[in-house]
Amino acid sequence: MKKIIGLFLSTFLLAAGVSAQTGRPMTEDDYYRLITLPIPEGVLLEVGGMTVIPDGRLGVSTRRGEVWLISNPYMQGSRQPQFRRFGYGLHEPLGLTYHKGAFYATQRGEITKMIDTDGDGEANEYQSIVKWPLSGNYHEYSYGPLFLPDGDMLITLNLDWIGFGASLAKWRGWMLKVNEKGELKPWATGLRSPAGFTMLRDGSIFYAENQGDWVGSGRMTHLERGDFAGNPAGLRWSSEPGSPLKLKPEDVPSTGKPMHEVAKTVPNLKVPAVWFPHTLMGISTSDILEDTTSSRFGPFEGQLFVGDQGHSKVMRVFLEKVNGKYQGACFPFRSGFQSGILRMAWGLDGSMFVGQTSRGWSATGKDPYGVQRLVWTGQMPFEMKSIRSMPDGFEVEFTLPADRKTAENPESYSLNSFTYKYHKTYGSPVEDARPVPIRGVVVSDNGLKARIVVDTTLREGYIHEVKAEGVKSTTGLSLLHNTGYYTLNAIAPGTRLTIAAPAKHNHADMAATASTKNTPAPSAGKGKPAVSAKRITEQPADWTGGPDQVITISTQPGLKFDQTQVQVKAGSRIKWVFNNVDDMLHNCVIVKPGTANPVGDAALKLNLNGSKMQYVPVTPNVLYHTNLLQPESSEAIYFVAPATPGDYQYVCTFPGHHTLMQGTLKVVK
Ligand SMILES: [Cu+2]
Repeated sequence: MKKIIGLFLSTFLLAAGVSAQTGRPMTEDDYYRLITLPIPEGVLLEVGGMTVIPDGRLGVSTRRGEVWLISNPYMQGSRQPQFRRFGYGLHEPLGLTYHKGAFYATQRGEITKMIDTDGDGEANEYQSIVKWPLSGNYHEYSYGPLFLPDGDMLITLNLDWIGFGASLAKWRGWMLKVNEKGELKPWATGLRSPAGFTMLRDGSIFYAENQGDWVGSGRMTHLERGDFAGNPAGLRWSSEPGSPLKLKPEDVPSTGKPMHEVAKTVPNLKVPAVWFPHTLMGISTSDILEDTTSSRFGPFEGQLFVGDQGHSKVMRVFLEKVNGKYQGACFPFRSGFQSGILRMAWGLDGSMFVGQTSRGWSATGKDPYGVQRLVWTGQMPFEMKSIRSMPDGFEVEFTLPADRKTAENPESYSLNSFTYKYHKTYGSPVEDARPVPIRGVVVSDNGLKARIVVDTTLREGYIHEVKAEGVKSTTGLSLLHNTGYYTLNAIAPGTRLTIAAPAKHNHADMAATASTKNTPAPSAGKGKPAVSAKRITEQPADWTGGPDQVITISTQPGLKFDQTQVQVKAGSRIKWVFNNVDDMLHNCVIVKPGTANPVGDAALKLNLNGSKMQYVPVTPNVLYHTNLLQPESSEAIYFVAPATPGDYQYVCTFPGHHTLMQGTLKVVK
């Protein structure tokens, strides 16, 4: 019971609106409730694969190599679920499916068919359908199978990891088709760490990718035969018989240009349909599940749910076709799961089973493993149901009618566009972020749609952050989640709206900011001076004798500063030189004693503003700071050391760095 209360409290903090009836903040839990499956002692249910069979039982394959069949997972009549071990002895089966009376699991090195021929509830026949070679590298995860309408199966094979992604054994980094005869047919490559994939009802195949080398951020790609999804390691095998493409690893340049730019010159390179911006949406994408519940799961029929292992959350995706190609938007949906999410499957009642595991893959959900069921309460959340591309902006559709006054006000929204680098480096910073000025908003008669018309030319290929913080429902609710990210591979054709330019609002200022993006202000707050007293980069004129002390701090690989302690005299004049000799972005922020972690957490919450604010939050805990430095660059700042002695700290506040990248600035008398 304690666990359930804890979850309740954590979701409570995500309050995004207030119920008009009760005055209480509305939370995700008011709309989608988590029910935790009790697991018998001794069963290590580290979910690798999960499937619901036609009689409603839940099949789970575990990373420990077992297959469990769970009866009454819905806990109807308060009866406890019953666990029965169906199979065992498999090698890390990360996928499980049920087809024509048999279970199929993908082990590291083969697809295995398991049959219970004598009806005693346990498999007594294990057939190897197909095998593939292994190098023995720990990262050779294998996923699937997924049955296609023609009876073929699909699997995906992770790349090996040797400090970078590599394809040490044949077909690593590929999606492959397999038939019952065990013939492997290479289908597409460029995959790095493809933990989830699915086929939509329209027959299209999507897979979810994890941030890494050549992958700036998590993403979801529509894979067609012969596609190259971005990581070149698997191209090593493109000259093998049956390969549907001839591209070679050396044909893929690591320029750091955005992927949509590089795709113009590299054949087969497929850009994602949807990016999941790193840390803003999630950090490690896993399964994809199309909503086929006929609205029993709420208002999102036909949309996709995508798991995130590291953030222990489920995201939501709206897809549309523009010029015949998929693109769309992602939204936060439900957080607060007990462990890292790897699998999702629909129960017979339209609820969602969420299978979880965290061992070796850290997650915000603190439990090592588990299964939770997500149930719609029947209450309608106020959400952005979809975002559609328009020739002159975006159209946001709401799940409930919006209040006209707030929905028509351009100040209720903000738009930003950005992209990522496509290069062999691991991940990417947010690149080339710019605010998108809004010209006006036109709301439909029923209040369900708001057409946002922009005051600039939209940038194709860029991710567009659409925030609707100020919009209320007619019943006074704020949006449960007010941000979506639309991947604008192509601008939809059509007729532009003619609307007058707004008389006066602050988006003109934002446009001005955009045009001077090379000299970002240290603080994005309105009315703040462009030069901050916390970052003085010229030696003050009155320091006639120069600084009392020069301190030089450099970076080291592995999220470290080269010195973890430096000492200065209280009140002395300091020149602080920060050298970034690493292969990623860092800053150096000097903070009050004991505040490195809270300042780092506050930097995470800057969201997309983080980039332009150098990931330095506005707080009195920040005393001095450098800007965010590119690899192989340096900056000096000048400040007077605090008058009060103590153990001050310096920290890099780039998202994901602050817990490791810290040092102590000892101020002594
Ligand atoms: Cu850093």
